[in-house]
Amino acid sequence: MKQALEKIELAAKAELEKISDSAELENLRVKFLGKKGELTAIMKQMAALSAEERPIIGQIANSVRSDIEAAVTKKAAELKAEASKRKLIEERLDVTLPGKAPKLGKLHPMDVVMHEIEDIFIGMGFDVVSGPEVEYDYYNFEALNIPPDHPARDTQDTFFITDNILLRSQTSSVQVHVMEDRKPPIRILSPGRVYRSDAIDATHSPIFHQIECLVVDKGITMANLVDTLNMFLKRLYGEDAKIRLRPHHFPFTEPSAEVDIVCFNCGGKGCSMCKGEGYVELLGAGMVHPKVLANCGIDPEVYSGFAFGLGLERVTMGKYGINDLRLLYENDLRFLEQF
Ligand code: 2U9
Repeated sequence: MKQALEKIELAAKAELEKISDSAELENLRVKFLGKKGELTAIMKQMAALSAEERPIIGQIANSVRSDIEAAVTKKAAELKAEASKRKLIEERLDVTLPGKAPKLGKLHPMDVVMHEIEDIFIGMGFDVVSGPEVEYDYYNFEALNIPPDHPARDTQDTFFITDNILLRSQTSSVQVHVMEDRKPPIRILSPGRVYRSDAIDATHSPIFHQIECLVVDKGITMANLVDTLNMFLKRLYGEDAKIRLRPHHFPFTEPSAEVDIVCFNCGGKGCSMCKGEGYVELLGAGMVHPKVLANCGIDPEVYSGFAFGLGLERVTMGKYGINDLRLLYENDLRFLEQF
């Protein structure tokens, strides 16, 4: 029996040598030390031994058990150390590798130009104001002296929501709200989205952006309008910017003018871009119609004002030489990343 025990110990140690993972180790533990294991099988035979032999063999059996147990424990520790070493190698991180730089967004060219224009006017003491894009007919048309039969009031041109409510077709509605709420002096800039029932092409879109300017105070004249336009456009386009005013008609201003700027392309000589004119149309302007002032509760006998409006798309296109309005809305990064 002693030999059998020694054989078990030798066999267990020999098998232990070959073990390479914890599952195999557990199988070995069960095989040699488990309830149905080889050692237990020998122990069960001890009842047949004489009273003298039993303690001797018992001692050997216990020593074999604790030797195997110690060897199994040692092996388990070795396997654990090996596994963690392997894991460290496999999961090694090279912290010196260059990182992946996140893609940074940037401002849309129209935002760049809008902020530039806002900064110029803020520098001249103007407030930047915004208002609702869904408006009453009154604020978009009636208060602005636009007669009921004016083509702009046609459902072909303006998006009506009800007979009385519409998507604003100009930001002038914001100025009406401001004039109702504030007393002169008023110096405001109202940038924002406007809506017109136009088909999309290289120069039209049903949604576009306007920036309107309004000044109301005592003694405001056409000279203030021209001076403000010159200051604004020289800051935006550089000192060479030169404008001319052509008489025009708008229902909300009297007198009214269309303002042209010397062609960006040919500098005034005449080219295909300005159709030989030397000038390109830039914005509309005029002295606020006395009826509009009165509609907003401002006495036209005491106060006067000027206003002008420009299309942000047109200004952005002129500034960057963009020839198709649709490029501004398509969100093509190859286009947008150039600005
Ligand atoms: C009030 C009174 C008058 C704003 C004005 C224009 C002329 C004009 C166009 C430019 C290109 C619109 O975007 S566009 O299509 N605007 O020609 N706008 S005077 O006049 C006002 C505004 C508010 C109370």
